[in-house]
Amino acid sequence: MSRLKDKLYDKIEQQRPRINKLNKEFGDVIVDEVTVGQLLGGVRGVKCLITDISYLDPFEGIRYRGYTLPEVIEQLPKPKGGEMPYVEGLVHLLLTGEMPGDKEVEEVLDEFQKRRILPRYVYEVIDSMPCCSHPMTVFATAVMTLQRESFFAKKYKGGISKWEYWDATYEDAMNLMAKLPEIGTYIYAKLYRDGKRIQQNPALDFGGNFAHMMGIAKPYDDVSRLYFILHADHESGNVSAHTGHLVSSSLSDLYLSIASMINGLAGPLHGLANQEVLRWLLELYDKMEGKIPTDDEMSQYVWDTLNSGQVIPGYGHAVLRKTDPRYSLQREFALKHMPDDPLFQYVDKLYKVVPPILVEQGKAKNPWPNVDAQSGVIQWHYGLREYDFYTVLFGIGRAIGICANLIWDRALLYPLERPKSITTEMLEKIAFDPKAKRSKKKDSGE
Ligand code: CMX
Repeated sequence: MSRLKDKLYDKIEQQRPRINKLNKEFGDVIVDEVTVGQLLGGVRGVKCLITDISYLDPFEGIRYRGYTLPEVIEQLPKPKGGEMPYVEGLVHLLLTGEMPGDKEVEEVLDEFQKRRILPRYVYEVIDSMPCCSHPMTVFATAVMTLQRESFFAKKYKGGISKWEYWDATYEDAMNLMAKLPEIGTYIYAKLYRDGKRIQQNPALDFGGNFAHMMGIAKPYDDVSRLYFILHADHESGNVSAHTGHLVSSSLSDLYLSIASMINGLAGPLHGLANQEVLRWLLELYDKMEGKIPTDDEMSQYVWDTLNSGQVIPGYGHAVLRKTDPRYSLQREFALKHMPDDPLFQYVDKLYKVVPPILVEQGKAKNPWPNVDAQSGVIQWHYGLREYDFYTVLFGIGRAIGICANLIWDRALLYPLERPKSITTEMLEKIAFDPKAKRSKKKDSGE
């Protein structure tokens, strides 16, 4: 067994009695209430999922294993001369909850190098997709295709004890994560470079190898590391994380679950918002013939979008109630490396213009920018202009967090997820009951 797996084994053994005790002795303790508004409103804020990999505070933003994102960026080991940390270190942190040192990072690097080769049939399936397929469709298909490699599915077929589920899921997760840079860059090569791909450099780390295969010079390796780390996890209730968890709860293997989570991420209200931001910005850029708009011109554009019944992409959030720290970290990077980029200046101006307009409009509970408002312009700056591809970058990062979650889901034997539905008539009966209790809950993003 590898040292990482050994460590994980110990952590799992420590965690299992905690869950067991909660379940056995405190199973009837009330955690939350559900209002009619929440039932009809996408179950916002109802506490009904559990994960220790990350926690999203509405005002502070995400913490990975208790660490804020600035702490994660500062404390994870970095490659020599690199500004951003190893993605491999993040894998260790998310899986074990412990900040890794160089040795631990080295071990994940070794594991990924052993597992990085993509079977030929995956290239062939990608090659056979129609040219106009969206990159996220190709991404989900590639991961689905790999399902025949599932160690979990083979073990299950042969008869496996439930205590070993996590071990087989770990093998699937490490195998898939190691292949993500190759899958992503081959999709890019196929869709936008006539299939001309750059071979992997096994001496490079996850982010470095990705940048190398994209054929983009430094500091794009740091951009890649930053992206994959920032997008990795956002607790369990968002569509991609929740979908992965839900599908995996039926013991569909990790490949099936991750392909599902990719499909969830591909919606414009979720991960696809990063491509929507670029599309929307470029429309304005073309209108302005490349000039930086005045505040008034920018405001008009925002109002026109709202008045036509569309959302402002990259703004608002279902949980956050302040500027997303993932936005702020990318902004810092852009200010340092590309302050004069015209599209970045558009993004920066939007930061001033959009929030007061959303407040004035009075609908969005959170008028502040999310991760997607900033991510595309950085890619654009470094020459990745095919913005349909941006959500694949989000998906590669997100897959890492979901892999960690699914290993833990299986380790703690979380059961098949099966909430209860009721009919509208039943809901009316509850709501119209003169003795019905009303909630004092106020929106706190939770
Ligand atoms: N522009 C215009 N209207 C917005 C808005 C925005 N950016 N954000 C929210 N609103 C509107 C909602 O559409 C909703 O309107 P209706 O009452 O007419 O349906 C109202 O404000 C209340 O919504 P909310 O409770 O504040 O937000 P939700 O939890 O329902 O939705 C989100 C959250 C992200 C879907 C929404 O803010 C949005 O559509 N933003 C733009 C798309 C986007 O950037 N998505 C990426 C989110 C991050 C990610 O997952 O990657």
